[in-house]
Amino acid sequence: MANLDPHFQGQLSRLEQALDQFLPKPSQHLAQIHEAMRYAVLNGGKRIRPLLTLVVCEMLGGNEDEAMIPACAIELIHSYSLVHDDLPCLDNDEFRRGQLTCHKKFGEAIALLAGDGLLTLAFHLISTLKDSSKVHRLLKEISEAVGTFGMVGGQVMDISIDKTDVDLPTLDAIHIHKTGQLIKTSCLAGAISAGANAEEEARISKFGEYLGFAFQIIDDILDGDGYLRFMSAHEARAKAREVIAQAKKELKSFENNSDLIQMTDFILNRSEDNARR
Ligand code: GRG
Repeated sequence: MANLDPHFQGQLSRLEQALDQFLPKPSQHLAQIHEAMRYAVLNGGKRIRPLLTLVVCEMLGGNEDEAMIPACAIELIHSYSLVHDDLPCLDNDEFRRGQLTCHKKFGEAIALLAGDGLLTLAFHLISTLKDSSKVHRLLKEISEAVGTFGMVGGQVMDISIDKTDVDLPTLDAIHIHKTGQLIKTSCLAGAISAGANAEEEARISKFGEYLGFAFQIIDDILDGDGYLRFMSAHEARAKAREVIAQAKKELKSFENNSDLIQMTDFILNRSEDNARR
C-alpha cells in the first residue's frame, strides 16, 4: 500500500484551512445550505486533485499561494459532482466517505442546491484572482473540463449505456470525460498558476491525461467493475502501470519532479485501505 509522504501533510492541512475559509459559515437565515456545502467538502476527501494543482505549480517554479484558489475551486467542483452523483436520480447512494451522503443528511432539495452552490462558488473564487489573464485561462479550461463536453457529458454517457453490453472504447470515452478531464485540468491549473510556457503546459496536460486514465482503471479495480468486465484485476493493474509509465515520461524534462512522481505512485498503488479515505 502506498501512502503519501508526511512531507505532503503541510500542503494538505493548508488546503483544509483554505477550504474552510472559502466556504460560507452557516449564517442565521441560510444555515442549512451552508452547513450542507461544508459537510459535502469538509468530510475527509483525499484531496488528490487540489494537491496535484499545488504540486505541479511548485514544480514549475510557482508558489503555493498562487495555486491555492484554483486548487480549492477544483475541489469544490469535485465535491459538487459527488453530491449530485449520489442523489436518488443518479446513483442513489446512502454513504460517501464513510458518512451519510449529503441528501441523506439534509434532504434532496438542499443537497441539490448545495451542489449548485459549490459549483458557483468555485467560479466565483477564480474570479477573485488578481491576474486577469490567469482568470480567463482558468475559467475557460475548468468550465470546458466539467461541462457537457467534459465531466457532465461523461455522466450523461454513463447513464445512457447498458452497462452489461458496453464495449471498451465506449467505457474509455466515459472515463476520459467523467473522471479524466477534471484530473487533467487539476494538473493544468497548477501549470497556469505558475505561469508555465506553452510547451510546459502541453506536457503537463498530457501527463494529466495519462494520470486521469490510470486513476479510473484503479478505481474500477477497487470497485470491482468497469475495466474488470474486460480483463482480470491483475491485467488491469498491469495496464494502469503502463499508463503511469507513460505519464512519468512526460515529467522527464522537469527538474524537481520528485513530489509529482510520488503522487503518481500513490494514485497507482491505491488499495482498499487508502482508496476511500
Ligand atoms: C453529477 C455532474 C455530475 C458528475 C458526476 C465524477 C462523477 C461525475 C461522479 C462520481 C462518481 C464516481 C465515484 C466516479 C469514480 C471516480 C471518482 C470521481 C471517484 C472519487 O474520487 P476520489 O477517490 O474521492 O478522489 P475523494 O472522496 O477522495 O474526494
